Amino acid sequence: MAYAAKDITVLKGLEPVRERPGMYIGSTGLSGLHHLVYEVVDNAVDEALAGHCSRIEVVLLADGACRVTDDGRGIPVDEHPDYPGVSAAEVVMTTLHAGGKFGGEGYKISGGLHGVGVSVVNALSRRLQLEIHRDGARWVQTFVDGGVPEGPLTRVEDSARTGTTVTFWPDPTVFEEVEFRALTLLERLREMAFLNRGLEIHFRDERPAEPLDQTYRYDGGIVDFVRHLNAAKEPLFTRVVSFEEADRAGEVEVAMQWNSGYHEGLHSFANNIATTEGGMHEEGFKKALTNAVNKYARSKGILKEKDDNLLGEDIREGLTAIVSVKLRNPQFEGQTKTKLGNTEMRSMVEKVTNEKLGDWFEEHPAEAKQIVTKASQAARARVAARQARDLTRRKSLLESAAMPGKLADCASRNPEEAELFIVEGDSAGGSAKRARDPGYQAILPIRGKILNVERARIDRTLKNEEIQALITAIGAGVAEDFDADKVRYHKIIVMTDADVDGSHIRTLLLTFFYRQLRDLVTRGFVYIAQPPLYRADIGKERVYLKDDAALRRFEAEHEGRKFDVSRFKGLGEMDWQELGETTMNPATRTLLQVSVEDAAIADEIFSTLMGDDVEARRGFIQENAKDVRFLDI
Ligand code: 0RA
Repeated sequence: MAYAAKDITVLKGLEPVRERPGMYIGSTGLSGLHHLVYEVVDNAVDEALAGHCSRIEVVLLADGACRVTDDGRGIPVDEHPDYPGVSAAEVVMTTLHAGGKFGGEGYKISGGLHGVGVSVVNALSRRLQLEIHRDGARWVQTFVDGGVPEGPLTRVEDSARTGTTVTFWPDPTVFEEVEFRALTLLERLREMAFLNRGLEIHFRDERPAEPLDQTYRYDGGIVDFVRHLNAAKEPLFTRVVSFEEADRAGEVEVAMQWNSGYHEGLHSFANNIATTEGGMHEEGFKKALTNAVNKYARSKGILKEKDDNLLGEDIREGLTAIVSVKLRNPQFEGQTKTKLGNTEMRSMVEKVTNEKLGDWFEEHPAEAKQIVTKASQAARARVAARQARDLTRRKSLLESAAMPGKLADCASRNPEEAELFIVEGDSAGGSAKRARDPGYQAILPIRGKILNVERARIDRTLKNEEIQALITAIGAGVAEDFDADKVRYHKIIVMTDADVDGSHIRTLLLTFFYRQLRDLVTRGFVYIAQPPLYRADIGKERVYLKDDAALRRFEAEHEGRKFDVSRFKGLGEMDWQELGETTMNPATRTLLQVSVEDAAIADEIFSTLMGDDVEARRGFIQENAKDVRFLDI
């Protein structure tokens, strides 16, 4: 009866939890159920972190309860200052967020997903028994129906030890199911043991179906964690890199070891909670790791000046690492509230990693070298993989857009570096294919004769097979649909013979570009190759001469000496090495970029030569027959 009035207060205090359990424990499914256990364990771990607890025992009882025992200080049993006649322990068990009021500012370090406190467990249990050893005695109190005390906290007998035992029976009207899964709990308890060096966590399942007894204790802490994660793998070297630092902002611990695999296994934690969405501590770690490895590699000359920096992903390939921070007021953000938002942790982790890892590399040069070597291999593999991917992409592009069969495409899909040579004639096409760099030079052989024979009008050119192949290869549409941003090569190089047929086809191509793909010209994507007209052999020396003027200059300069001059009648007369060296290789060739004016002139010439106005054509030919300028734009 003495409890009647207070019952109301208590129920009010925990009412929100009963109303919306999901808000406090995530869900009312299995995960929420297990969360109850973690919540009590977290409180015990906090005692351990404060240096007052070394052993935690979790027992699943045969009647469906879970019992968590610790050897911490015990929940305070004296009267609570704000609640006359009520023990502090009862307030802790029946009020939301009561934990912080006791052990001073930010008492709670370890914390479940929502950092809620043990009163939530009480609120969601049909029965909870509290036993406290403190102040020289053993104290007990029982709560029923979601936190209603059956009576006050009672002193039972003398006791010399300290600690807390919470036994709770989850409320079946709250949870979808109330049967704990031993393996799920074990997994988390082991993680807790790894993350809290030296802490002993004992687990026992007393339910008849699955008797189990397991003790976790890792004196190596997260170093043992890393060894455990790498146990089935092949470590690059036996040492585990580890360092830690503590200051006012909090505590940082890092442990890592590389294995011969390719998986990146970076696990970060904040206050013992897995931060699967990462956050500031992870950012700081990654940045410093990348920096420290590159810095070391450069200082030792393993990375040369010309070499690119190793990327973070290269360095983290095959890395198993634990980054664990503990801090006063963790800000959990993100979709699942598993992303640490505290910016001070970024700088703290970055600073300590830069310093300590740098030192570690200096002290362990053999291992450091292995790390850099592995990362360099990863970088090379990354580039190769990308090229392979690009090739297949290019291939599927070829298939989907049905690239012309005659096109010998290049591997690169970067238009800025890709070049397309439009080559007249099949034999020249063959030499060009041999001479090219298939990485970025594509060859499209076309037969000019067809065009000549057809005397095609420009609108009819679109029906021409060669022109269609060209449009497809360029890949940016035609006429109104033409989109210069889609052009697959930013150098489209017309490579034709230096004869009449050659200039006809060049004229036609330039006219076609000018009329149907004008932006190709205005953007400066069209070029004319400059194959030499002559070859001069003088002694052991061989000189290629662009045109008649170059030949005259050469003859003047070598007057009185004996030399052989031969004229190339067409591209096909050069062997492929000659073609490559003189006309295709960027280091030795000269290209003529086609301006809009050039193209307009070509258009004019074309119109006159191919147009319907027979009189004009005759006049034009008579006038310009000897004027090579027009044929040789
Ligand atoms: C409030 C204040 C103090 C400890 C605890 C609660 C506490 C809670 C639980 C829950 C399970 N085991 C626990 N152990 C301790 C601080 C006590 C002090 O300052 O002496």
